Amino acid sequence: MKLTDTQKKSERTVLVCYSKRKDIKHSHSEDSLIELKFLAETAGAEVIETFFQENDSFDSRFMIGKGKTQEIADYVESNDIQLVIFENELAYTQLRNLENKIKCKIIDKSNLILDIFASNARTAQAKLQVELAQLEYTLPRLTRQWTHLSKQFGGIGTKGPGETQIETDRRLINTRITVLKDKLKKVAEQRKTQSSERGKFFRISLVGYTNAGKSTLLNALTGADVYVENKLFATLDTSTKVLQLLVTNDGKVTKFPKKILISDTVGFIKNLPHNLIESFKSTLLEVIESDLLLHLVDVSNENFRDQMEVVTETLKEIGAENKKIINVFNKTDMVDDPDLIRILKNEFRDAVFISAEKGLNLNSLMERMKSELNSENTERTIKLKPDEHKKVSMIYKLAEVSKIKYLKSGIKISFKTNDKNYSKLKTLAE
Ligand SMILES: Nc1nc2c(ncn2[C@@H]2O[C@H](COP(=O)(O)OP(=O)(O)OP(=O)(O)O)[C@@H](O)[C@H]2O)c(=O)[nH]1
Ligand SMILES: [Mg+2]
Repeated sequence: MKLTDTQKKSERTVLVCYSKRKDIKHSHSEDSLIELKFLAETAGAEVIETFFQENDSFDSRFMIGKGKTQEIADYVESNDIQLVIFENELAYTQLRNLENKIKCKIIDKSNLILDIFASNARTAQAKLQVELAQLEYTLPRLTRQWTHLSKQFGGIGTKGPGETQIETDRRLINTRITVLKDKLKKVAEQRKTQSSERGKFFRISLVGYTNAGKSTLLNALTGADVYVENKLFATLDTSTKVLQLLVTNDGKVTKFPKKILISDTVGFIKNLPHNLIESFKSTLLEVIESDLLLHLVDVSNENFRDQMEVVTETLKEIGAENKKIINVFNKTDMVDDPDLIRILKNEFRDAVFISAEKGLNLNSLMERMKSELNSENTERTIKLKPDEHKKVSMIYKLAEVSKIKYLKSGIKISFKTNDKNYSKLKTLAE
C-alpha cells in the first residue's frame, strides 16, 4: 500500500433516504439504503449512521421534514460527520437549504455515482464520457444557483456581476460540452470502422447489474485479465475478447464452429443518472450491435429480481430491448438454500446457473450459446423440381426468401433461416 493510501482518512458519512409512505414499501427504502451504503463505501466513505424518513407530507424546502433535518444537523455536529449523502435527487434550492441547516458537505446519489465513475474511468473514452456527464449534471444546477441568489438578494447591484459570472461559467461549460461531444463522436466513428470488421463475427455482450460478475465471467471464459473487484462500477470500458474454445478443469472441451467475440460492459444500477446513460451510449453501442446478450444475475443478492427489472428497463432505454437474451444466474456457490435454485430453475426454464468464480457449469453455458449461434439465420440455396410449388410455399413459411428463379431445370431458391428449419427444408429437396 502506498503511504498516501494509509494517510488518507475516509470521510465520516451519514446516509439519508426519504420515501412517501404511499409510494414505496418500507423494505424497498431499506434496500435502497443498503445499496447506497455499498456505493458510498465504493467511493471510499465510512458510513457511520443512516437516517430514514417515511412521510406523506414532506417539506419541499428540505426534501425531508424540518424536524428530521434538525435531527441530522445535531447528529452531524456531535459526531464529527464530514459528508451527508441523500438517496433522493436533490434540487439545487433544497441542497442550499439543507446546507444552511446541516453544516457539512451534502451530495445526492447521482453525484455520488458520477464521482465513482470519475475515479474509475481509465481509458480516454471513459474519461471523456464521465466529464460530459458531470458537466451536464452541473449545468442546470448552475442556472438554479443563479436564480436562487438573485431571489435571495435581488435588486440593484446583485444582478450584474452575478449574472456575468454565471453566464461566463455557463458559456465555458457549454463550449466544453461541445468539444467533448465532438471528441466522442470521433471515437464513435473509429469504433464504427472497427465494428464493421467485427460484423463478420457472432457477437455476444455481457450485461447486468453492477457487481453481478460480468468481468469475472469474461475472464473465466477467455482467460482474459479484466479488472474484477467487489465494488460497484469496477468496469467502465468495453473490453472485447475472442472466444472459440473452453476447456474446464475436469478436461471437458466445448468448441464453437467459428470464433465469436464476447464483450464486457459497464454495469447498470437503479436510478442511474440519465445523462450518464446518454454519455455512455458509445460504450453501450457494443450491446446494441450484439447478436446475443448474456444477462448476468447475482442470484446470491436477495434483490436480484428488482435488479433484473432495472437491467431490462435500462436495455429498453438504450434501444436493446429486442435482443436475444440468455439469463445467466451467477454466484450459485453463494446460495445456501437449495430450494431457491430448484424454484428458479422451474421459473426460468431457459436460464443457465453458473458460478463464474468457481468455474461451475460453464460448459452448459457454452452449449446454450452454441445453440443460439446455430439458431442464427444464415443464407442458403436449394433447388427444387419445376413442379414443386407446394414446397416453395413451405419455404416461404419457414424462411426469409431473398431470391427465387424459375429455371427450366427447376426452381432455385435462396433464403435465410436457422439450422433447425434448414434441416427440415433440406429434406424437401431430396
Ligand atoms: N462467490 C462468487 N463471487 C463471484 C462470482 N462471480 C463474481 N464474483 C465476485 O463478485 C464481485 C464482482 O465481480 P465483477 O466481475 O467485478 O462484477 P461486474 O459485474 O464486472 O461488476 P462491475 O464491473 O462493477 O459492474 C467480485 O468480488 C467477484 O470476485 C461467483 O460466481 N461466485
Ligand atoms: Mg466489471
